[in-house]
Amino acid sequence: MSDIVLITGATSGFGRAAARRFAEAGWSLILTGRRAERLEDLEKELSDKVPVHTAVLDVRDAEAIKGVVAALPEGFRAVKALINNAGLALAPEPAQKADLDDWHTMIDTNITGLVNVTHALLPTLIETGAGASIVNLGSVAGQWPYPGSHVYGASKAFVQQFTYNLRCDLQGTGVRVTDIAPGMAETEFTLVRTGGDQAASDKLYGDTTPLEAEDIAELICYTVSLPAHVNINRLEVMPTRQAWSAFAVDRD
Ligand code: NDP
Ligand code: 8X3
Repeated sequence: MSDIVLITGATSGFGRAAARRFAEAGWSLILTGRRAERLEDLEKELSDKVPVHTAVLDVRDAEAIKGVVAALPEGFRAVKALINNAGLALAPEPAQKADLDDWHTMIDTNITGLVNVTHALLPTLIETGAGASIVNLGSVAGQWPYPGSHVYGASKAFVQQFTYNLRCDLQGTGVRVTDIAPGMAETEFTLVRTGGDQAASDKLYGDTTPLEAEDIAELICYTVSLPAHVNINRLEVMPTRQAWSAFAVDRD
């Protein structure tokens, strides 16, 4: 029987690329996200290669997650890898101009959503034991501050610390936990962040070489395919053409 991976946010970006990469590697796929049509398209694309089960899921809804886990069909229950990828940034403006609803949406999705899914899958992953994995999508924004990152970066700092704390509690169960923290990667991320501003997205990713969704998918698949005794704690990855900047100084 093939290994089983559950991916949140499989309808776009890293999640969709990871679905394709895991299919290449022969894993059975549980694909979730809010956009049903995209899940159907992905199922059509990949179900010739590997078994695929899709479920429309908003990670903010803890009850819905329990329902999805309880209703997993035979052959999809023994999940070996959970990819906590669903997430978003909103409100690129400074904190003092940001909408409170946008802050709540980021917290509800990137923190509460990730915690919801993890809690629902922990018993299964522990049952799977040695070789099981949780991969959390953090961000360089969880470690490095920058203007306009406010709640987004703080939510990713939570992801990093939650990853490390889970490692402590899961020691002895065989379940591995990893925070993958990408830098600038071209996906729908900036479109979402800017409320659909294609020009802003094109400008950010233009005239340079950002990471591609497939780069991160490769790292996710690599991380969970390592021998069972190897745990990557945190993997921070940037495009070669991205680095840190100088401190900002307010001058007269
Ligand atoms: P995309 O916008 O391309 O994909 C985001 C995915 O998250 C979509 O599939 C979306 O699916 C899903 N999602 C968003 N909100 C919810 C929700 N409430 N419930 C379920 N699914 C949800 O962005 P990326 O692929 O770039 O982002 C994936 C992860 O990587 C995020 O956690 C992001 O913060 C992180 N990241 C991104 C970086 C980048 O530069 N692109 C860098 C570092 C980290 P749907 O709308 O169908 O629900
Ligand atoms: C997304 C990468 O640099 O926009 O997490 O924060 S960045």
